[in-house]
Amino acid sequence: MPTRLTWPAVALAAFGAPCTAQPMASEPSAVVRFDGHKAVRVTVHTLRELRTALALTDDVWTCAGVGIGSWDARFSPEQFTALRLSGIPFEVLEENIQAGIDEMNARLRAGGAAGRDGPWFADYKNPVQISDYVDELVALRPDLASRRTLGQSLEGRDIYAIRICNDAHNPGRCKPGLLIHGTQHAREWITPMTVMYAADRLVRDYDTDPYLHDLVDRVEIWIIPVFNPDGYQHTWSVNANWRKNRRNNGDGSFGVDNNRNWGHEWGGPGASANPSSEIYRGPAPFSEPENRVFRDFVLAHPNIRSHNDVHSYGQLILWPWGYTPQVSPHEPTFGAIGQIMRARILAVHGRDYRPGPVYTNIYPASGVSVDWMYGDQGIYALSFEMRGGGFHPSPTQILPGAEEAFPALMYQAEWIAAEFPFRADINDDCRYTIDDYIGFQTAFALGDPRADLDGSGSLNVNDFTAFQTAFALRR
Ligand code: 0X9
Ligand code: ZN
Repeated sequence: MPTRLTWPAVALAAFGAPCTAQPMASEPSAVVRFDGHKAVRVTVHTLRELRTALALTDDVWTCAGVGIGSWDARFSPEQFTALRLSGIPFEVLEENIQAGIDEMNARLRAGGAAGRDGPWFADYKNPVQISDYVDELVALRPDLASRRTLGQSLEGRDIYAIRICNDAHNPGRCKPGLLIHGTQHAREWITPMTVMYAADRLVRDYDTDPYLHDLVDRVEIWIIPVFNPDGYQHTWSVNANWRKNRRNNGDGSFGVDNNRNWGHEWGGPGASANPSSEIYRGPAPFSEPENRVFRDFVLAHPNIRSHNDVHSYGQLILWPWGYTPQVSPHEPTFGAIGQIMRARILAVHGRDYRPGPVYTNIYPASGVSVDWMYGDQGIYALSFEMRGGGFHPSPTQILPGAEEAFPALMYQAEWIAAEFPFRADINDDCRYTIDDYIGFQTAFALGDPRADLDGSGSLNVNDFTAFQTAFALRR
């Protein structure tokens, strides 16, 4: 397995307890409705209140702080009555969740907030519309963008990416890769829009924006708008609040949480073995086709150096670990990247996204994408929880959300372009192997300028040192 970065020695320990609350067990035969269900922000002051509140809801929404303090959840009319009787302080965020869904459906049926010909980011888009828009962007700039099918979901839907890279620039050289995806959780509707916005800007502004031009020349950018296509389709046709994939668990419950199914510390704290749970980990690591397709894609692209798994909501910038409160060996680097991303987001519309590791900045979660990407693959894996007080915020939130995420995502591209120029990958296979050592020595002996690793303009002993350093760091 390729190592993409070097590891400072570190001792790892796992402890902690799951915090997210739980399931929606039954499988609907018709469209699931939420008549009279409320989105509520509860404020709990004691462990006793916390236990009571968690027992009253089966659908916690923001978990960015399930614990003592305030957090959001959905309450059915009966659950809400019990909440009122409990004396726990709360604030109703949405009186009738179904009314919001009905309104959204009516608007979408009418062709979107801005009409069929309106701006694409003015309203949420269904699976077909997203796929069509990828094709549209590719048709616009086939020299920069292409569509790739990575594999199929459990129900056989394509999982596809748009690849954005100017292959005519430095042809044949390996370039560092950035992988961005949305919709690991089906109901997080702002996330495919956010990543599609990035694709849109990169393709459309290449000619006019020198900064983006440079990034598209130097970095290979992969954008996967819909990681979980079965779940996403389900949110459009059956249950707008569906989170997981559509695995039939065989016990009357459906769905594995893809973001508990990754194979690094799978099954640790913050993941459930109960198939009805919203954080069901699945029967084994990588039991789910969506995770396997993604894993195989990453294994086949050893140049990938950074990753962002876009989720909603909570205004957070996250990185490993999710399975342990211990900080990762690269915490100083993640911390520095996180602060810059935070500043960039803040500068766009004044929203403050709080940076930190998953476990401490949101809650314990094991088998998450960032832990596998980083812990197994040595990729600088980050994740957003976007803005929005709910999973289907007003469509007026789409554009500002996408606009603020964009410069932070581009910082990831900028950073890998600077950190991982792949200069020591002498044979341009995007891997660091013994062949690069041999290749370097041969190039050096032949006086090939590619052996000028320190960029001094001449070949000397410093190039050996520069090569060894770059090789060791996979740069
Ligand atoms: O529970 C999750 O998987 C994430 N929260 S969410 O509300 N989007 O479901 C948090 C765990 C890791 N976070 C991210 N990768 N964003
Ligand atoms: Zn999510």
